[in-house]
Amino acid sequence: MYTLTGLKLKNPTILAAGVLGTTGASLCRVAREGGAGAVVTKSIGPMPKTGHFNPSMVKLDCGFLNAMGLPNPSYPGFLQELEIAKKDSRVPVIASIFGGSPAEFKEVAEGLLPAKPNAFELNVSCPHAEGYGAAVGSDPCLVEAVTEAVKDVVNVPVWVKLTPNVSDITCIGTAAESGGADAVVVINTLKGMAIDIESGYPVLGNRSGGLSGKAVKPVAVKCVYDLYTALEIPVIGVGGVSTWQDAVEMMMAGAAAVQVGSAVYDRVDIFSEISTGIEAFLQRKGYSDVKKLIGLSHEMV
Ligand code: RRO
Repeated sequence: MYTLTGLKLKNPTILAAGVLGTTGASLCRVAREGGAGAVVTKSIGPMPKTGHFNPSMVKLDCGFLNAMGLPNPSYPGFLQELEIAKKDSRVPVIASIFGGSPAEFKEVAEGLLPAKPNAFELNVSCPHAEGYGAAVGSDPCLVEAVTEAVKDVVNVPVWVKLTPNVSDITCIGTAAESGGADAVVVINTLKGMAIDIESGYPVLGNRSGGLSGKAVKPVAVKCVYDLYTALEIPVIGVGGVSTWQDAVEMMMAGAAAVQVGSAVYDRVDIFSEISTGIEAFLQRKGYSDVKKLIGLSHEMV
């Protein structure tokens, strides 16, 4: 067993927000067939949203580009799915939420409390959500206020998911910590675009979107590394993790746990594969505990 912000996890791998997190059944599948130590839902907001026009996700050579556009049924419409995940997943279930203001974040958190999520992840980092996401998450004062507003009304851990699309992510992480965050999660997708050269059209319906997958891993590792130094609270690493080696690298940069997103589209049991790989690595290196890996690279001077 592994403890993260007070939650007990069977291993340090977590399903990232947005991937297979839209129904209770899919969250249960990732936990039970996939072996995830915890699962995070698709981001849920104050009003139902249909999302951006198709195509909303495209596969590139270096990863995925998406502009889903925060599609979600709003918090009243998601309560039942969250209840199913809570009842049958057998792992901690983290509710990812978004809003355009501290009051909206508070409303959504309170609205989901009846389903008793084990923690909240505040999404202040979607790169293509007008008025939401990175519009909130690039302003340190707003990040602090949003975190405080949710902390005021819930008594479970609050994680804050940060955007890499800012000049100084440690300043935003510090704001989340000041607001009472129990952990930060880095990174959300990197702003990007792809153009079809035959037609000249951008390939996404929304024209631009967020890049995930292998290409973003070095960006995520650097953000985790910097935040590990800057903050007291745990840093959860996400971005391009698809093997146990990637997970170990992220932990050596300072991640207390890793989230897996895009790689889940290849195989749902990637969580078991990664946690088995980490265990074998610990044995081979003679480390007694996975915690020995966290921030190890900082000691190498
Ligand atoms: O729904 C999305 O388009 C989306 C979200 Br909420 C997010 O946080 N990050 C992303 O790349 N896409």
